[in-house]
Amino acid sequence: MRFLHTADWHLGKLFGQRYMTEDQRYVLEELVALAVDEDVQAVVIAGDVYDRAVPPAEAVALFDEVLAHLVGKGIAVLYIAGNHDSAARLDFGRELLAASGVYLRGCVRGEDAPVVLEDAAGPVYFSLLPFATPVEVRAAFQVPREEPLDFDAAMARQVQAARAQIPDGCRSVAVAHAFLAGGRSASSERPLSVGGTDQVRPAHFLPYSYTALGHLHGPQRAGAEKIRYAGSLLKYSFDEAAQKKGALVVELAADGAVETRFEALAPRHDVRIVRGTLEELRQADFDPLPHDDYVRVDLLDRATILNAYDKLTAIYPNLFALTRPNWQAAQAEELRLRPQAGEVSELALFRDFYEEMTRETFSPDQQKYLEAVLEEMAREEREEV
Ligand SMILES: [Mn+2]
Repeated sequence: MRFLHTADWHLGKLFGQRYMTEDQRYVLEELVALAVDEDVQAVVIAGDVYDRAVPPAEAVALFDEVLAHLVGKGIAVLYIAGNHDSAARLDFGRELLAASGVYLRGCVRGEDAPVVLEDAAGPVYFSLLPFATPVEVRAAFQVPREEPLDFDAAMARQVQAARAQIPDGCRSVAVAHAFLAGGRSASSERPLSVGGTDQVRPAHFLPYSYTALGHLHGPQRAGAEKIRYAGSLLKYSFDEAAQKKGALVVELAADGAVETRFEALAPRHDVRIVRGTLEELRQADFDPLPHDDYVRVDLLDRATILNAYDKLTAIYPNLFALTRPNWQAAQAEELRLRPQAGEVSELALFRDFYEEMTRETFSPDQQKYLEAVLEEMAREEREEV
């Protein structure tokens, strides 16, 4: 059986004050095309379908559209709630949609039957394990109050109940949204728990032929080759700039052996970091990549550049973030070196402003004159008090 493993779509996501819906539509069209080209039997979405509990209407419409496309091609869709989704809202149509080959699990339930898909070699049992906090798992499985339950123990419960419904020796796939111990995280993932440990041991999933995970936004294996994160649909933070995004084509053999292949999907706009001085960035041949990408500029100038944001937006219309590592370092150095930081800073500010506006160097004579003016002003201020 061949299926597509994808996760963390975050439909309705805001990034750089912009809704990513059109970018998501663009890349999801590619994903549907990939599913058709690869002739997959199913598409598995391992949680965080939406970015928030109450997603924008456009995001819901987009998901509806994608489901219709896949079902129209005869492809089954399996999805679970992630920590960003509202489990109860995602459950909409749970029973009705199954008749169309769309299988979903929003809320965790104690008695959840596996989804069984068949190929020429027989059945494959899919355990859909929606994201659930230990409190929710305790309620669903009636775990006694005196029994401690952290994320790891809660996942053990979910897996144990799911395994009990899979006949011995059958091929099986787990779909879960969790932080597996040893995984590498990114800043666009919301922590699953505040304070306590949210990590889960990969060993729980070893009985499965394959485990399709969501939550971590970088594609990676988790403890074993057959336990994997597909990564997010798009780059949703600048610390993901170097990652490749896409989906995993999973090939499940008749004997349960599994092979995976990562297929990259090309976004409408890349998310990337550009480093250089303003002068360098203004040169036409400095950056050959599309300038309408979603960009963070690390501006390397040491001197103050006024209206840097506006100047850079003229070069990069989708400037999402700006850092000035050297400027901050220079400012910090100046403050550290000069004992009378307040006055000197005014002087430096004026000098930078002058040089920026006139494109001329501030002469020693001018500096002396300005010092005198500033001193005079300071004296007047003291006398006023
Ligand atoms: Mn996520």
